[in-house]
Amino acid sequence: DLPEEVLREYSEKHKKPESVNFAYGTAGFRTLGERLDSVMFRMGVLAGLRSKALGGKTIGVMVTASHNPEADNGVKLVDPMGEMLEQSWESYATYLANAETTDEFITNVQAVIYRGGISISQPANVVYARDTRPSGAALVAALEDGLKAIGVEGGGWNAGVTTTPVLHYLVRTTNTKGTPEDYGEPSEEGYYSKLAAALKALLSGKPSPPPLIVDCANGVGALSVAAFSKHVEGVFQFQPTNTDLQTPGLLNFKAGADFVKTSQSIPPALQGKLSAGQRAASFDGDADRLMYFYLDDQTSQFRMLDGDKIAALVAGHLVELVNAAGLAGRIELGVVQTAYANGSSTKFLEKRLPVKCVPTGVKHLHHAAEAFGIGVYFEANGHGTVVFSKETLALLNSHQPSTPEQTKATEDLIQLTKLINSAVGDALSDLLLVEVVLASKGYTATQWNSSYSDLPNRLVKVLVPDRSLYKTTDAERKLTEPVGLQEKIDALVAQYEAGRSFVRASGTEDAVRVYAEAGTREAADELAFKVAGLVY
Ligand code: 16G
Ligand code: ZN
Repeated sequence: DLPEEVLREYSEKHKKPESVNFAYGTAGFRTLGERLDSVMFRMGVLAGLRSKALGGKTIGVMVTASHNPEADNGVKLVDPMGEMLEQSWESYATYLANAETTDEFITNVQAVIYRGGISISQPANVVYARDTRPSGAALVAALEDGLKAIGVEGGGWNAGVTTTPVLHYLVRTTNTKGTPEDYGEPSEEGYYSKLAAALKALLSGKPSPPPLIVDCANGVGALSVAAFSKHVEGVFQFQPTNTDLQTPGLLNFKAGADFVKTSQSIPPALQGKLSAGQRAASFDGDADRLMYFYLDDQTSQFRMLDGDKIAALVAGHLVELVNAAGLAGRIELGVVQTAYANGSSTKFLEKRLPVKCVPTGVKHLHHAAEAFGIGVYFEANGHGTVVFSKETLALLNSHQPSTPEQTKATEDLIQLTKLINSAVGDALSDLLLVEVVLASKGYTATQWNSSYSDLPNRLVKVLVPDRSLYKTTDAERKLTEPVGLQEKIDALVAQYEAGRSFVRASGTEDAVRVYAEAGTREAADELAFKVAGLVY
């Protein structure tokens, strides 16, 4: 039976703030850390219920607000294979979070148990972690109350302060240990050893990559880079910067992947540290997003290599490896992007392999990528990874190469399946992937960047009274509502050479986003502001 009295007692310690409406969106719950106490407690309860619903499989809970300001925090649940929480449960999350009183909360918990067909006597297992935010420790304590209240085994497993991708890895490895889908040792060190072994195999016989400056956004990536470095001494060298986890206010402040992508400029802490042509990378606040950049050898101008450029590099290389392995036609490769992908990247990729466009948010990309034998997905903002189907993994392991070249390519593909974190995009694993591909091709950042030239583009945020009025179709590329607006956008776009623009409601902020690209910088800016004018 539901431990109602215990739940009630704990719930009274974690009262919902009045007149706040919580919504479990693409990134879970996310708002000011100080508002989230009741949400954390209730997500502890929900994580326990989710585990019970799945017969005791381990569920993950990550406490982070990623690239958002230091005062924000958030929470998301991770399903057993390390994937995002199933859609129907997102609404349970919102439903529990918004119960105004303890009575209503208990009623809602009962409704979830009923609707989810949950047997409360099942065991529950949960692993949880947080990033470096100052509000994190108290929020984790609230979460722990929720786990205890619903009877999670041992009160759950505290994985401490770590990155979002590590937490996803822990969930997946715990659930697959000793099965045919075994994914490695369920520990942070186990993860780093796995990556390090694959990296060493892939770099052997190749010139070592140059030491790499990594901007850790003054966040948890700094810990992860430091811990991983110990596994790859003499093979790969990091030069971590923005690693200050002590000074208040520095997390994501003029640092990190989101700063680089939105400001299209070098983080101030790296100014003067990069020589011409030398590449560097930025992580975001929970280390699941990656941006590369360098200064042009000729002009010293800042050049950004975003998620689209990473997808182009990686997908191109995988196509070559599959061909070289003698597996052309036996593995279907594909790329998944969103409407924010630069038009030039889509053109470049479409010449080489199938490209699919889906709505914003990792879960949509991940899901679509799973339809391919090898699915490469990246958002322009640097979220992404590569997934391999079961059939592809089996084929790689059973393939009988007939030449030394085929043997080498097959071995490289197998090692890549280990270097890549297919459970979720990881800035660290993605960085190693990029470095391996560059080393294989003998490419510099400049050569990588020359694959195609980005069309100039502009992203504008428009504050509107009600973003829910903006409804889209065609993977967010067209508005169906407000009625008539799309026709006006189309008429504007038609006036610009290589023009493209779309409008969608943000899933994380109370705003509507306008994206525009065109043949010149001026034209892209003008188109964006004219479309924004239509929305406003
Ligand atoms: C969330 C998504 C991210 C997406 C962003 C878009 C996950 C884990 N994160 O952060 O992929 O790019 O939302 O934000 O899915 P927006 O809806 O405000 O434009
Ligand atoms: Zn992130």
